[in-house]
Amino acid sequence: MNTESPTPPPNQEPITPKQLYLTRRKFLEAAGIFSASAILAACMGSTPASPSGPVTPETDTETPKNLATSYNNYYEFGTSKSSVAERAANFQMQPWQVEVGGLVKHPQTFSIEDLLVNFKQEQRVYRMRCVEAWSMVLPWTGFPLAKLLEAVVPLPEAKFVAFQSVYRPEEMPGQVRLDFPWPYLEGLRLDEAQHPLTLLATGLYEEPLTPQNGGPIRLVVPWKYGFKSAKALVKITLQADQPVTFWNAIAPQEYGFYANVNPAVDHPRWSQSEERRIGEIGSRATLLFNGYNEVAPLYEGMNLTVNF
Ligand SMILES: Nc1nc2c(c(=O)[nH]1)N[C@H]1C(S)=C(S)[C@@H](COP(=O)(O)O)O[C@H]1N2
Ligand SMILES: [Mo]
Repeated sequence: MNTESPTPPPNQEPITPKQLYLTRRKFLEAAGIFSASAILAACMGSTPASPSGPVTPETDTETPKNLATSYNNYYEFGTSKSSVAERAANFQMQPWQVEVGGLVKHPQTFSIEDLLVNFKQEQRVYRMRCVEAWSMVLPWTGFPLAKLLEAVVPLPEAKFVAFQSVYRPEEMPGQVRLDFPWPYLEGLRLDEAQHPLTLLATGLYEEPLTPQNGGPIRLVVPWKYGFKSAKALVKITLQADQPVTFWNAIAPQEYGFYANVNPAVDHPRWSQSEERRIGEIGSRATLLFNGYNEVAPLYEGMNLTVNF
């Protein structure tokens, strides 16, 4: 494992736009690692903002920051959404490493600084739909998981990607609960993980990701229920078999492996046909794939009621 000089992503370009540079600098300064001159040097070799930009139309009003950072599901910090922010306030996000391995040609452990400097950070506005039938619209900063996978080079036998959140019971009071199968685990099929919408998020509202929102780095899969988007990632493993996942292990009839947002497939205990947008009054229709229809080809020929 070489944490000093990670394999650069293959499509590097020479110029960093000022705005992206400033955002990245803020992240790195917040991490308290690099001096301003070191950041400047590190960013010289980096890449410009993606032309892709926000993907969710402006008709979806961004959820106010104070709501998105104070109403959180994060069972490592307990089951009360309104207590997560306070309980997570002192969570240590530095130093941080993400081990990427399994069925790959170049297994590698990346520091969070490696990931911020070597992968072009983009802004993406995504809807987020929790399986509990509430939703938000969130402006993430991050980079496509596909780029990280390109850097480690999946082997032909790799068919799935497993994600592991941090296990630190001394800092995460919810992990003292022995009736949950810690650590939090999630998984995607390799083609889902490689889809350009699948993001590794490092920021929210143009600030470093807060602990309660999954800092310093989390998965964001916008067409799936929120529980697929595992927080505080420490390990990403490519494998041949479908990964065991936290919620599926707890209640397989309620939380399928695919967990695609689907108004026609109800949760056994409630309807999924409508959702409540946090910060708004009333409800709205749930959209198939949360409205991200470009992922439909991934599921062609599959029965989405059986593979829920
Ligand atoms: N490690 C971990 N990741 C997690 C969870 C969790 O409890 N632990 N909750 C999930 C659920 S159910 C949702 S809806 C989203 C919430 O993300 P947010 O708090 O940033 O809105 O995080 C997901 N990721
Ligand atoms: Mo959720």
